[in-house]
Amino acid sequence: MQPPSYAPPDQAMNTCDHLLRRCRAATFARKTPYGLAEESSVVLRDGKIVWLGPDSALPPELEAHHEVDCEGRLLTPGLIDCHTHLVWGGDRLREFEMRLAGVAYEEIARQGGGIASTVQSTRQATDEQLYSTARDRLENLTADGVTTVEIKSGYGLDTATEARMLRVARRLGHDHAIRVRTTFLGAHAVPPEFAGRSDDYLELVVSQMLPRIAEEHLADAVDAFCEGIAFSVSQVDRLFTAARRLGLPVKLHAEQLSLLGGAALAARHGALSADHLEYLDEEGVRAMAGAGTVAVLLPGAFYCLRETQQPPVAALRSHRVPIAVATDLNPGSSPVHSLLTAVNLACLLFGLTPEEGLAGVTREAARALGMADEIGTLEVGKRGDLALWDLEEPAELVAYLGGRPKVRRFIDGRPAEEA
Ligand code: DI6
Ligand code: FE
Repeated sequence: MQPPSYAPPDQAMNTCDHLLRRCRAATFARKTPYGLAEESSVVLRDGKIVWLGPDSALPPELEAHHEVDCEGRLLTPGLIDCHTHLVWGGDRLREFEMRLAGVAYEEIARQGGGIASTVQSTRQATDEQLYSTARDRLENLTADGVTTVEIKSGYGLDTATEARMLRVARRLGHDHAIRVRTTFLGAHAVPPEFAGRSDDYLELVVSQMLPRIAEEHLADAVDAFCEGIAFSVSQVDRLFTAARRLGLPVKLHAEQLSLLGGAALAARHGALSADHLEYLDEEGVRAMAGAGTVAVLLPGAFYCLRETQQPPVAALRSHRVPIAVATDLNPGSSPVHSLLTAVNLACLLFGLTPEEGLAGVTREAARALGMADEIGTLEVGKRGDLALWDLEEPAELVAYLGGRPKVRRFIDGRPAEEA
């Protein structure tokens, strides 16, 4: 028997907004596999979980405005995609064909394709075009039970377009039943007009773009791409120092295509996460463990680029670095529009267990966004962001590639599809 981790019924709890009865709750907050609690009921009030426990212990006097009998169905925290580049213009389909014909991703980037080609089409796109294409992509994620998504800029690379991307991202969250966190990724690539002058471009990012983005509250965090084809460790160091001075948390694309020491730098800045990490070494793992920096694995990019170097999962585990999983949804290296697919890939390609994979898109993804106090587990006091699945076994969410199980999402304690 598990000790009860639910709040004892309090005197005041005689009404609530929503009551979900008799679910299999994968809480990700107990010592059972997936944190499972059988025959559970969840009481939602004022947007939050106010009670969670055995259906048999439900206070008899409780009156609910809405009651759902889950009949043993699986309830999980709403899924969290903690790394996406969801807003972009144009497409990269020629590049997809080139890569299949044997041209490497980095080679395409050096020839002016890759990120630079998306920058060109994003600058040309209208706000409405950016918004409507992003909304369609977002619907693919919500169909997978996603209730929170992180969206990065990084295809504008000038002040106006970076700000436009972030405004579009904010507006998506405002108009739709989904929680959006935005990240400023001005240091994603060196734009063509700064070719060969990456220090000058970084200076623009630090002295103009970042203060403007911060002043308008357009970003919740700051990210960069630390790679041979993008920015060096010392350039990222400069950016992160400036970001933290403005009170913005940082995170980093690190050790994706080579080992530069970006993850250790991120850890020195107390980064929320370091992402990709295929080439991460033991020293980087230790640094991340010491700083509590989450390792965000992005198996979609690994798969789509047909990489062979796997992230050091065993070392991450043994040093107890929290592991999250995300889509990295973007037009080039990871056109992956399904978070459950990313979990499947993380298990099959990187060797995560299904429980680690699902914890990676709930509890650990929340941590990677600095939101562990609010979302990511089913616990009293957390927001009522939930996914009620038309199935019973958590492993089914991982094993069935492209299965698209039926799901009802709740956000802030209310059915999302009614919001
Ligand atoms: N790493 C990635 O996986 C994406 N950005 C990055 O820094 C790729 C973005 C793209 O190919 O457009
Ligand atoms: Fe990315």
